Amino acid sequence: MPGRWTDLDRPPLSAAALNAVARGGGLWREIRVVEETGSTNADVRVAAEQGEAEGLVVIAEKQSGGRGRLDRQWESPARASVLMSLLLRPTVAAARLPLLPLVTGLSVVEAVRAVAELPAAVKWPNDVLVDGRKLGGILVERTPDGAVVVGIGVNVTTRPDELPVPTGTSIQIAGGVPDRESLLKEVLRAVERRYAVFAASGGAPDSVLPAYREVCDTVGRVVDVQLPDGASARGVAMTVDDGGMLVVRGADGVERTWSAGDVVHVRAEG
Ligand code: BT5
Repeated sequence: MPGRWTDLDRPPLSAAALNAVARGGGLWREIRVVEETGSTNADVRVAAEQGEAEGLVVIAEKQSGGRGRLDRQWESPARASVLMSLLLRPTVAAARLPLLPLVTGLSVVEAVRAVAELPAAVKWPNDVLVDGRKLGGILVERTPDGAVVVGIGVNVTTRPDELPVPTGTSIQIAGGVPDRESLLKEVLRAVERRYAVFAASGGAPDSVLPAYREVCDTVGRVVDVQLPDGASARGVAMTVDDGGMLVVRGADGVERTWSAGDVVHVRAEG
């Protein structure tokens, strides 16, 4: 039987140490660490539907059915990454909720920069990139009663042969500081800080967008926006507007705004 310490490069998380973040009386009330689950987003959604209050955090050492957007998968070996979901119950107007994925992306980038000491950036809306490769992904889902489940995956000690796609990277591969527990705590603190400012302002664009634009690597690039139906549109990313949408100017000079879609960075403009 493999023991708790089978891979010394991948120590298990300590729920006790992580719960230090929840003891300050702030946003995070309870941090649950589970050895294995299907998807932490699914677990937090179930809790939300059962009436769980804001501030639950579920962290998994391994997921057997980790989810990305549009029914895609998120894959990671056990104990190699940050895999967690947060339960929020924002009271801001529904029109402001599309800014929450941006609040999260900004927070994760700030935490990766601080703890892993890597020059992380966001690809709109909220992929976390290092050296143009995907270090982390975020999946924000709403429940029918208005709760929001924020799922965050960040590759920490994942090796090249363990990445499901050649366009991915991990903190270890990129030469950063691969400390999963410190990163988890800092992501939680960063989301708490950023979400507090966002919520207190009633979800005002100015509470997140100036800082988001600073860390967003998409603006100024030639991009392909790919839609779920297979269509795609190429143009120059002009800005992220106050609604959190990406404004792209096509070859015809017309500017179009996108609220969703996969963006491929083609090259820097100019
Ligand atoms: C995302 O989706 O990037 C959101 C991923 C969110 C994962 C977290 S983990 C904790 C929580 N619980 C869950 O069940 N989910 C959340 P998307 O933009 O659709 O990207 C998915 C695509 O990224 C896949 O189709 C692969 O191409 C690629 N991919 C999968 N695993 C990856 C990994 N570990 N690193 C880099 N790329 C990956």
